[in-house]
Amino acid sequence: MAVTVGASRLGLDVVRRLPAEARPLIRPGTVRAGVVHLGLGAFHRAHQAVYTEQAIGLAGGDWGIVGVAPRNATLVETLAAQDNLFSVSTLSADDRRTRVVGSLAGVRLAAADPQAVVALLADPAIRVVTLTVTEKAYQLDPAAGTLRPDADLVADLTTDRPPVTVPGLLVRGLLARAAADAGPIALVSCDNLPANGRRLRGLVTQCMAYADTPGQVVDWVGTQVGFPGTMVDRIVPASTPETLAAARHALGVEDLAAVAAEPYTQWVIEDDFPGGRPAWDRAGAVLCADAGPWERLKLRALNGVHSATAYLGALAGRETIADALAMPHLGDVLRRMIAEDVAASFAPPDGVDVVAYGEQVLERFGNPAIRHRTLQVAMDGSQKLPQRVLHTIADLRAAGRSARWAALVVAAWIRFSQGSADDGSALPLDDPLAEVIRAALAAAPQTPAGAVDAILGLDEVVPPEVAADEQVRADLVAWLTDLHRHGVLPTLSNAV
Ligand code: CS2
Repeated sequence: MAVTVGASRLGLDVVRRLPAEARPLIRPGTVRAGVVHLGLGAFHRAHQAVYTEQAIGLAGGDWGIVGVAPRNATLVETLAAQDNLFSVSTLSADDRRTRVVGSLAGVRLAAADPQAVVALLADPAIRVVTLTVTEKAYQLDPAAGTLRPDADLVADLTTDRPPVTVPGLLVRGLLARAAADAGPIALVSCDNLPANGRRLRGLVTQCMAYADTPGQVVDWVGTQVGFPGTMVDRIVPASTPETLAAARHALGVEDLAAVAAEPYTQWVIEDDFPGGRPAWDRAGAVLCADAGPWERLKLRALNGVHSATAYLGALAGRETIADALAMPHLGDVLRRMIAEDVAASFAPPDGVDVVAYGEQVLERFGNPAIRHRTLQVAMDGSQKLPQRVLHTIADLRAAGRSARWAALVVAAWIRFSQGSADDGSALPLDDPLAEVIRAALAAAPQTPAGAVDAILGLDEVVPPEVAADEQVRADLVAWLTDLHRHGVLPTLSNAV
């Protein structure tokens, strides 16, 4: 074990000095790039980058990843200073393993050099583009699927200035690729959205129409570009100073791009890669024809339950998901939500028992070594709740069933959006629709029913059949009244 704590920095020159079990699986810096990844956050580093490294290690291939951060200059500088190396610590209650990952072949900052990203997308060596850019980057109406471009995307699609948005970069990159006839490629959404492959195809197609893209380019995209859907899963909180200190302890050198994650990891991918792909299946990913049932399972039974835990926990002053889950009766409430609402709302993948899957999810959320902040999961509720909870409600109600437990999640989100916790302390509303939500709540009567009607009236968030459902409205008003009158803990104990 190296002992030069704090003295040196992770990089190619120190790889030989790392503890044997912490060294990369492949020789870093020797694999040529075949993948571009957009969105260099903690999740990508602990998920796709790890699968890709294992795939290259087991099956070879020029599948190094060029990691593109849209805006995070510090991260790009940090990784560049470390020769694109970073470590992943896998944490459970009684075990901690740290290993350096060697699959990043380069890093780029899109905001500083968008043309370099466009050029990469047009490079014949690049045959796969993966994306983790969060829900809000897909500028589509969640219900209608029509384009809802912000001013930046409009400018990307209608002027010659270098693109600044992710869809703008993709469309400009595909134009350049078609012009260069650089060969087929797959664009792979790894974001937590239903039918994410179809959604990305819809986004690209509608952006091309908006930009008056020439017919031959549209035809080229139609035949040369794959949009496989995927379900990705691993709990990877934002890194903290403790994450970096633990990595330094394990590695004996500083790693300022270290991430920590749970042991569990899953990736289900539709096999639609016209230009080939890394042997991700050799690394444990499941390749299939339709990832849809897996996406629904994960969005409803994991992410929906995560959001429930986050809003209720934040209101009750709990800092992490594991702390929140330890609140009396929350586990019972979530179990009933999973068994009575989530499991009844959709057909799971063959052979999967939703209740057993939910038990495993609760066990994962309880991992005490993963300090996942409730406020992190609570972010961007307007972008997350449709696929995590509102679709569950819509499907249950269409089948004539109660959606009472799922309604509790929405009520907790409304209470969270009102901006204060049970003890009166302020809660931040970090959401692209924060202004719209605040204005709607401020204009409504200051009663639970007023707040519920204000939120049900947000047609960019709530599906029309849910907004018009009197039973759903009554459930929401009842939950929100309880949350206001008694707070989270009594509401939970009265509920079960
Ligand atoms: C979480 C997800 O932040 C959130 O909203 O629900 O990031 C979750 O941790 C991952 O989807 C797990 O795979």
